[in-house]
Amino acid sequence: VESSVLGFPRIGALRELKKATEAYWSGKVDKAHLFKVGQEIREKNWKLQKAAGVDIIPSNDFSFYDQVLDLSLLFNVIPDRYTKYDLESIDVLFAMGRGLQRPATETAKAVDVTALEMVKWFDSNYHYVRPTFSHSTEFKLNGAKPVDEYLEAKALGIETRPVVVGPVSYLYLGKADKDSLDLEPITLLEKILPVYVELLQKLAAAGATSVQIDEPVLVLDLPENIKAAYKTAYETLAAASGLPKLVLTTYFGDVRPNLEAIKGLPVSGFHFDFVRVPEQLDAVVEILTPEQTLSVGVIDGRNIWKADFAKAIAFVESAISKVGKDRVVVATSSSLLHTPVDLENEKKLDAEIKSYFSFATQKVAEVVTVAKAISGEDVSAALEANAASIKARAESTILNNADVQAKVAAIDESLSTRKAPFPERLTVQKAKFNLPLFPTTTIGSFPQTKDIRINRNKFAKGEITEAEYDKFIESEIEKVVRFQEEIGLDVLVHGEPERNDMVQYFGEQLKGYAFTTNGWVQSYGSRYVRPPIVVGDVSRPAAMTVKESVYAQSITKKPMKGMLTGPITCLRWSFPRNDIPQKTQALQLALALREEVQDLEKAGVTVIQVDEPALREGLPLRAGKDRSEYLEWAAESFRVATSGVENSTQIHSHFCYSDLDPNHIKALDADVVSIEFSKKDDPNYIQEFSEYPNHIGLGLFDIHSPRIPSKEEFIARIGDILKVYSADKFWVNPDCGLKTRGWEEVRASLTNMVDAAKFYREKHSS
Ligand code: THG
Ligand code: ZN
Repeated sequence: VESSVLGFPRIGALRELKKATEAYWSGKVDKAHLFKVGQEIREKNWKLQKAAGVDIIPSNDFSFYDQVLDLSLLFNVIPDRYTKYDLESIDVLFAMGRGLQRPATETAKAVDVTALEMVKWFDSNYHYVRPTFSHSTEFKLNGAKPVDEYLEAKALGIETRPVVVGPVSYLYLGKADKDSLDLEPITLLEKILPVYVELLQKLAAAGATSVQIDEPVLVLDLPENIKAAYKTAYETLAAASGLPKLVLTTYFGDVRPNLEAIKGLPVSGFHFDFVRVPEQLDAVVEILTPEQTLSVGVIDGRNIWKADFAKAIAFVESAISKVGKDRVVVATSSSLLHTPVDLENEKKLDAEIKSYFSFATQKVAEVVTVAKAISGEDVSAALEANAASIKARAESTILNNADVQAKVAAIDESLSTRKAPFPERLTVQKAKFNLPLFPTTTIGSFPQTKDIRINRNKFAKGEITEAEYDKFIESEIEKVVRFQEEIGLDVLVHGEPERNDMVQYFGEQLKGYAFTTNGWVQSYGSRYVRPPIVVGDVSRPAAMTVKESVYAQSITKKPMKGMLTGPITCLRWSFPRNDIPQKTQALQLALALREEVQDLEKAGVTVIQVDEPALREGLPLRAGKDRSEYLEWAAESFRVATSGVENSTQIHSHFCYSDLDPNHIKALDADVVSIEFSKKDDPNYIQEFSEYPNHIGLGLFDIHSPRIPSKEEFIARIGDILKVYSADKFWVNPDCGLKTRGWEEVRASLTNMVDAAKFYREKHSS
């Protein structure tokens, strides 16, 4: 039986890709250097998998930014605004991914273009760049990245299986551009198929016998026209000559409701995620023709727990009993992109806890071991060691906390309800804070400068004392406070210089969590996170944010927002436990955060923002019982965290990266919410949110881009919104936190934003 990996992380074990791309963007290295680093990472990944004994090794899983964006570049799905500057291909890619603004030079004209929309990849914390189509989109091949990378591996003596997102998913994950809002992307299917044919023919001509064609949208609730598109798409591909075999690949969910759509498709086999949904085995086996292969995803691509070999082997055996040994492949459940690269780089983890984990490199070995066991090779030592480790974790009690378990069991309605409903709270809050019309604020973080990172590192390594570090942090906070006062913001933040990341920072302080030193996972582009790992019952040994917030409030008369990360986001952006329900983990986090909220209030910080950007991504991918239950416990967790305060304490929350449903947000009962908005062009979306009952700030500029909007742009944008919004509940703020931006950009953008708010304030007072 063959072993198969669907994709390997491309960031490099020591973040080589980040360093190279960011150096390229800042002009410190040239394109050749960037390409060389990319080539080295690919080579290393292929060789690692080859050496581990993987039979089916992926290629084209590498990307300098995002694999979906790569496909847009490859297929020429490039809005005109990116092509008019005669940029090189790689710069077009980056311009679409992150926007580009630069002054004219002697040799090149000025460039000013915003990024394409970036959205969550299913229910993961990875973001893809949304394909953006218009009536004038002309599909054709721009270069041949998948072919080049296939040949690159071949030259190293490594046969690979290229990965590409399939046509139906590619179109369905996209959207219409501003100038073509009436365009439904799936109607472009007939036009895009010839380009897929051309690409696949080129791959076959280069020697590829098989291609992994990803159709992950099959785990969503699909409209009929999308389901119907599968037959058209794959029959058209099959009718072309000289194509490699296609393995239609799905992951992250349940394909059963869409099986009719893929039944009988002329592909050589299918891959399904049986880590997520083992129950789908019987149903998917039913649709296979006698020739089609079944790739069985049993090694989890989304979490870091060591696989249970006995369970995985039993599962694969049951698949074999249904379809026969010669048609089964043992695989990772999804690409390993969502896991850190190598556990061996963790030198500080507790040895026992570390023995429970498996990162991408270890998972590669796991797939091979399971395949060998099935093939009858002697891997008994590995199986025995694994069984002992699984048993040890199941029996370990080091992370149990009876007190926390009892508190969760005792949660009732009184713990998740504010003292009074919003209108009553609003009256006292208005009197207390006396804010102007169109109050201005920011989301929380300010630029994480090199200086901040250096000092945080020094402190972590013991090179400076705690007193020295505290003093440094205070001076950073003071700088941020004075800046905000100077440009005239109304509700201030302390800027979060003490935090590496909004989840990791809390993970490091909560009991029941483990955290890594090198466990980076790509979030988007060159931005990576180190998700902390929930290993046991969670509790809060001491206050986590009070010191910094109290200091910040002490040096200004303006209201200072305390900043916390909500329970759902803490859970979603961590690796969760797989031995108890996520609801229980969320409620444990909620109780810990509730204590923090109350401590902040007691200390005089009475505007408190509890961010839940991951609320939407946690939504189960399909409508149904799971989804309604999730919405209930997610909202309950947020309210448990935030409702233990006085009516006069103003609770804010923030959401980004997703298409949101106002109803989901309503259930949180926050006094003020801020949502990402600047890339939403759809007027219906503005309309939908105008019905949100509490106060709301619609993000006015894209913080992922270095581009600076002018005051006039802000005025125009606010003007559009005020056409459907009532002015008295509208806050003025950016899309998200500013930590990834430089100070120059932040000063300019925020100044323009505040000036635009003042413009409307004057207009409304007269
Ligand atoms: N934290 C976590 N997940 C996230 C976000 C976050 N997911 C969505 C959203 N924000 C977008 N993602 C990021 C992720 C990382 C960074 C910014 C936005 C970032 N990372 C630093 C980097 O790559 O240089 C590293 C941070 C660190 O030192 O830990 O800036 O905010 N969990
Ligand atoms: Zn945000």
